[in-house]
Amino acid sequence: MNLDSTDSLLAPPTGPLQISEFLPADVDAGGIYLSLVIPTYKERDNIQNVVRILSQLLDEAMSTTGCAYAIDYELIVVDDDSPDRTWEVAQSLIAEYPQLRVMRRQQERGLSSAVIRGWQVARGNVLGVIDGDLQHPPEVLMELFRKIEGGADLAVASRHVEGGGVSSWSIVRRFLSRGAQVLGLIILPGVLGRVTDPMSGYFMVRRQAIAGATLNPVGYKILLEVIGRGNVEEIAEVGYVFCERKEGESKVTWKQYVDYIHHLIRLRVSTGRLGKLTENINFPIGRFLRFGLVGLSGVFVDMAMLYLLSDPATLALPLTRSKIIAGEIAIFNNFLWNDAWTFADVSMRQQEGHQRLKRFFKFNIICLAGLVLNVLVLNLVFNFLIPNRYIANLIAIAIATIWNFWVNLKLSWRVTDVK
Ligand SMILES: Nc1nc2c(ncn2[C@@H]2O[C@H](COP(=O)(O)OP(=O)(O)OP(=O)(O)O)[C@@H](O)[C@H]2O)c(=O)[nH]1
Ligand SMILES: [Mg+2]
Repeated sequence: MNLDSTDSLLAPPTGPLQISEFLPADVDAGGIYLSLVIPTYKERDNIQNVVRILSQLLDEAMSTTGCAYAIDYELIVVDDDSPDRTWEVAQSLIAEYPQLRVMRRQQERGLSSAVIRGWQVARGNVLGVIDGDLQHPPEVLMELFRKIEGGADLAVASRHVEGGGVSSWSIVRRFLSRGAQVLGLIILPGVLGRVTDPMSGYFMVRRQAIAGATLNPVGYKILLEVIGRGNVEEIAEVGYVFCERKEGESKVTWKQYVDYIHHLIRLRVSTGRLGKLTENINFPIGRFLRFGLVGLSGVFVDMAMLYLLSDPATLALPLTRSKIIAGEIAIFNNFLWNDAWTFADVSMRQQEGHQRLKRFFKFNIICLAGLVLNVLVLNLVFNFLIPNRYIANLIAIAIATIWNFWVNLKLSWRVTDVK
């Protein structure tokens, strides 16, 4: 394919997923400028139709709208380096559709972050998203647009208001979708309760409603992030029928359901009261929760090993020796999980064998000190404060866990971070 320099690709932004509140100097701040992101992965057979239909629709609407102020638009395809080279097909369309811009991401992956990266390079004061497989009926776009014109901060295309629906979903998919919504309402009522279709991937939002917020989505559900972290006051909804896919294949797998639950919990923790408090005192609550879960897994490993080594029905080794081996295996288990999950962002940059070994050594020493602290606190609390050994033990475990976490954060996974 022969592409000249005017058809060049957009450089993907890096750094935090944050939208700037400033518009380019040549954009009329009093008018409406729609930047519509089309995230794509393996949509080679769809992309040309999507761009053609959207461009026709928007060109026509822009010339007949009769508004007192200027209206403009751009389409931004954000492709995650699709093996079918969707980005290249999109790029070849730029000459015919000058409002089209194309980004090929090679470092990052994922639907939600693709949308935000697209919005980061957007020029518009209204930011939108639509699927690249024609399952979102393009004509609904103008209805969303009118809601924004009418003053809404956010206009969502919904399958669950009048005029909405899903064309051919199986009973299982309908059930899963509704089940996910109910779960979301329980975990995060303040976000999910504000719209009838919080799972929608077809919406428009005013730039100022999300500018400045650091977005941190996992998985597919970018709308949750916009409502949860943005400053969205007025929301409007428009019904639409989710059409059948004609070309290409679905990317929905079970992982999206796991991501969704992860996303809900993350939003709940970081936007709730606890999140605000921990933000003020600069405490990494998400990391701490992961560390706690890993600690819990260590308890099970310790118990199982103790059984295998010391139980008369198994190896019947002496208790102390068994406990030392079981404890060390549990520490090893915890280290592996913490390295691969809790502190993955740090350890990813420090993967050499000796760096890992150094972290493991420090982790061991700190955990040992934690055990001494545990015994000390247990005795102090039991003898001087609460004469109940189980409550005293719980307090001791909590304090030792915070110690273990904090010192490991500062020493094991931080010093090794410095190059
Ligand atoms: N950039 C990017 N786009 C993605 C990614 N995953 C999916 N997409 C695009 O996001 C849109 C929605 O994905 P789909 O797989 O169609 O999801 P869906 O519409 O909920 O499910 P189906 O009904 O099965 O198609 C499509 O345009 C995809 O090409 C990704 O990881 N990165
Ligand atoms: Mg689809």
